[in-house]
Amino acid sequence: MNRYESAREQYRAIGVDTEKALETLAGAAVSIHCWQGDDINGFENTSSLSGGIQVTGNYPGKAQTPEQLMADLDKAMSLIPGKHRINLHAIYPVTGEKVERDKLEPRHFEAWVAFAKERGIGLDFNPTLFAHPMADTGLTLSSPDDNVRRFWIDHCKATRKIAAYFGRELGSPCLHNIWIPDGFKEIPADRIGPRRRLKQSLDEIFSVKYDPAYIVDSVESKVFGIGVEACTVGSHEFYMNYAAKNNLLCLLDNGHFHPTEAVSDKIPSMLLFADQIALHVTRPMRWDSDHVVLLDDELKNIAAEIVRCDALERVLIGLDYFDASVNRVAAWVVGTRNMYKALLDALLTPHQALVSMQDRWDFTHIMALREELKTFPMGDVWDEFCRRQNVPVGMDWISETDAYEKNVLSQRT
Ligand code: RNT
Ligand code: ZN
Repeated sequence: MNRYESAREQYRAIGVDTEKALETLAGAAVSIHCWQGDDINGFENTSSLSGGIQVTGNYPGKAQTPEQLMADLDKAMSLIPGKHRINLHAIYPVTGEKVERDKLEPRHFEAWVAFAKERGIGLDFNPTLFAHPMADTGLTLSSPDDNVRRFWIDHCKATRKIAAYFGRELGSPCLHNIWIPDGFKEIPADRIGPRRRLKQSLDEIFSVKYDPAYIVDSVESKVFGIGVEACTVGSHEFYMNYAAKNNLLCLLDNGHFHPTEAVSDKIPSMLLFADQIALHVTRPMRWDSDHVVLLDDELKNIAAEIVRCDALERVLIGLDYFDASVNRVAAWVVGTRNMYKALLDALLTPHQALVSMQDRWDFTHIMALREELKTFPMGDVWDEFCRRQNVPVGMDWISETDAYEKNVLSQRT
């Protein structure tokens, strides 16, 4: 008996079918964020990052051109099992000229569609409402300045059109997610006015209707960012209500809540009221620091809720972290493999048995079983998954990113 077969027997004894888990995992899509590859730089060659988010580190070899970013993504995807998607931001057009953000068109993203088609993957998309002179006041869609608001409304209209084009071309709905940096460093004199303006801006943006087979719209809330500590216009209450009333998806970023709040606990509540929700999976350390996703407790809890609620089709999983202090390709591989590992961990959990224990008030057995599960041979099932998916097993991928660093990344100036 090989290691996988032996693990399969061990799981079978507690009522878990590893074959079914592997089959389900193979169909689970995780959207890989392009911006880990270049520290959210984009291809505009202009402003530095703003909006209360920060990338730290200066590891050599970051992608500086579309060709480099695509090559790095290819390298990462060759080392990650599963059914991936790629998540793009509006600052990644492939154009010869400079195109203002409110003038972006589908044709500026044709190269990405070709890239996705060749690889048989879907694309997701985001307007970029930061790192731009029009965002310098800290307010975009909620600005009291009509010109500023108009510019960003037009930007979001342009990006939704591009998202619908992605969905149509690729035969898979594109998740279009709006996150804005708007907020105040000091205690504002008016908290409702900016929110009223944000609401009006969104109403105009979403007044354009598209086929849901092409585009799915989400809005992303946040509790605070660096430099906007006193008030965030796009708060959770704001967007949860806006999404519910307008039939949009709420996107929960697990770095965007108070550190004692858990997104894993929010997922089941949201699923009772929405057909679908979206996630930005990240690892906040003391604040929304966007560290590389590790296989930690909250990641496992998030995956457990998705699986336990039978909601793999209803929760759109995307990653959102950026670390420039390590090899960026390896960072993609580590974080994305961990997302799949967490889902596997959840799929290898006997949820039904645990639920009936809870309903019998038997918390002793829940605790005992869960602690025993921690030393079950999940790694052997994971290795089998990688083997079947034709990606490196165990640590073998590390030598691949090492070689890529030596031969490709370190040659970049
Ligand atoms: C910022 C939000 C947002 C961004 C990306 C780059 O706090 O999480 O999702 O990280 O759009
Ligand atoms: Zn996010």
